[in-house]
Amino acid sequence: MYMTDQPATPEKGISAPRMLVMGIGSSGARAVADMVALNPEINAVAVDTDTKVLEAIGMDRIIHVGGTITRGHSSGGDVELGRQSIEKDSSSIRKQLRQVDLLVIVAGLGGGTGSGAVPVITRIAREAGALVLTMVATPFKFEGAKVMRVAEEALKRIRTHADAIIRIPNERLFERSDADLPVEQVFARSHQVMMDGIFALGRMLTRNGICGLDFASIHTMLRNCDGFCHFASADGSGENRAETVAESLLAHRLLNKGKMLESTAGIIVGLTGGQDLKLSEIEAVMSRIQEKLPEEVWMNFGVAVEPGFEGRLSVIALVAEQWKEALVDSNRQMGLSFNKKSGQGELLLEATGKGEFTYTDPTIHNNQDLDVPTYIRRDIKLPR
Ligand SMILES: Nc1nc2c(ncn2[C@@H]2O[C@H](COP(=O)(O)OP(=O)(O)OP(=O)(O)O)[C@@H](O)[C@H]2O)c(=O)[nH]1
Ligand SMILES: [Mg+2]
Repeated sequence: MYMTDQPATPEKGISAPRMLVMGIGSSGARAVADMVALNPEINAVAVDTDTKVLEAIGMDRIIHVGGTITRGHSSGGDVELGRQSIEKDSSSIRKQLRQVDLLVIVAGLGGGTGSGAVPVITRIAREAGALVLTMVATPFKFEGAKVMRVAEEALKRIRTHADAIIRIPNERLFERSDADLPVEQVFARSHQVMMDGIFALGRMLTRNGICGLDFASIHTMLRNCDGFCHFASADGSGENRAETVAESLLAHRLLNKGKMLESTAGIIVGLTGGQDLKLSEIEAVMSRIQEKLPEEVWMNFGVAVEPGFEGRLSVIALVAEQWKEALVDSNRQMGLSFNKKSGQGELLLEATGKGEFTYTDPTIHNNQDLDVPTYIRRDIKLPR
């Protein structure tokens, strides 16, 4: 294993929450490299089994894993090799997680490294006490049923540990008219989506936030969204930028052309503008969004003023599919939760880690980890 480990961005203040973005597998590594190229301040690291990819992305902070297992190659689509590679080098991952409050994992599911390693890293990060947001691109239909199954299996395993998962179905980012785009441009679009979200979260968390949103709100959202969230962003410039961003968000493909807003249980909206941002613009965007939302929705919003944003306005929305209020707000212990929407109680059994078996190999049969309880593997909700 080799790794380069530059000192992380220094904390801005004693209580400034620290966010780390970790790109896992080849697509995750490429995605974070794109982010760092655009914003070198971002605290990011790339992790992969494939040395060719790590060398090509030109990032300073890289971690090569599974050297003795894949010998510097990719896992070749083998999830079990991906998992073993990360388990073997888990100490280098743990080292990165020191004092991290929010870990944002970025990966494409469907290959072996990302699909095998992300569930393990989410577990390690939660054990280290970080809040974990996992942003994953899911495969195109043309990649076939097997790749899709690998991605679905990985999602289930990630779900046992991640606080929140944002799925970015690659398929949904395109219209028929995009069919002739070069593939690099296709992937660049999903990197762009992830990037917008991560940059906006970073802005809200660390600086320039002038109202509303802080780490506590993001914490509430991620801990209560019961697994999956959706994410969309929109940008506008010029005189009518408030209308432009509101309308683009309300028609966004990743929010099912805005329909998800009508049934959401929780939402965070983040607006970023320049020194010229007007109150009337904030009001215009927020009231258009609010018109769409159900009355009892949990909502929080923040505004950030960013140098260089003059003449522009950007909005992000993090949208929860479901909402659970933890009756025992704990720290990942077994607790009861109540699903507000359906009014139906639901017994929420969260995986609590494997105790003394944490670092032993799982029992894998037919690509399934039999140490993961059946109800989690099969995504069964237990009625109360
Ligand atoms: N967003 C994005 N997705 C990609 C890119 N390349 C591949 N994908 C998607 O991500 C999935 C996983 O691919 P990789 O990340 O290359 O796989 P890996 O995790 O490195 O796994 P192995 O190479 O098998 O060890 C694919 O099935 C594609 O759907 C990329 O550059 N960007
Ligand atoms: Mg790879």
